Amino acid sequence: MKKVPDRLSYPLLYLVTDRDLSLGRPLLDVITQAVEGGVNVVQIRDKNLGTRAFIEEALTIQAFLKTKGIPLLINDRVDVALAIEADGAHIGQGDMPYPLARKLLGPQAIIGLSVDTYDELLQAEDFDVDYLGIGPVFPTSTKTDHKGFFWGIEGLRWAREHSRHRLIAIGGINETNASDVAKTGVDGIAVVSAIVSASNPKEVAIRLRRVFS
Ligand code: TZP
Ligand code: MG
Repeated sequence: MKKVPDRLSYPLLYLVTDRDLSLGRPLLDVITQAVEGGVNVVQIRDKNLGTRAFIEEALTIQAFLKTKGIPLLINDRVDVALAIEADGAHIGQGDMPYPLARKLLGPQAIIGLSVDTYDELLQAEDFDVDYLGIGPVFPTSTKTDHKGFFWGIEGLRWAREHSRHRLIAIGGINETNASDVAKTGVDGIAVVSAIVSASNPKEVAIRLRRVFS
């Protein structure tokens, strides 16, 4: 089956935000440093903020990312992505189904889909998603509501062989394992805690970016 044309610049060093893990720093500070270090796409993920506060935060981050030419994606909230004209959305298996998200956001939007199992990865062959988020690769305390399955390095290799899509690995990725992950042939790595909880997010981003060079 054919590939979906790229709307992102691969390989991706993909930052997913988490206010609670950001050591009390404003998200914008962490994002600014991460982008200086080589992060080239940002997803705002917040399961707790109310809609208005979420939108305010997203607009602030969007204004900054626009000056850098870095795409902004919104986790789960297709309505928010649409309302603020974000570059796209990232949806999981329990969120709005991909065809409906595409219908709402339009043909130009970037849409990423999480796949948590082999079956979900194979089912995603039917969808013209921009990329698949493959996770969790390793156990992580950032996301505990998973199905008890971890892809691991072997699983990523399997995913690369069985999917036509761009693949972004996520879950427990840090400076010690990122290079093994990159060697599986994935198109990017997505991290939360490795960057947002780092005392120096820029330095960590620089080192993570190097695994693709
Ligand atoms: N989806 C699968 S694992 C995960 C998400 C959002 C959390 C990744 O966080 P971390 O801190 O990079 O392990
Ligand atoms: Mg979700």
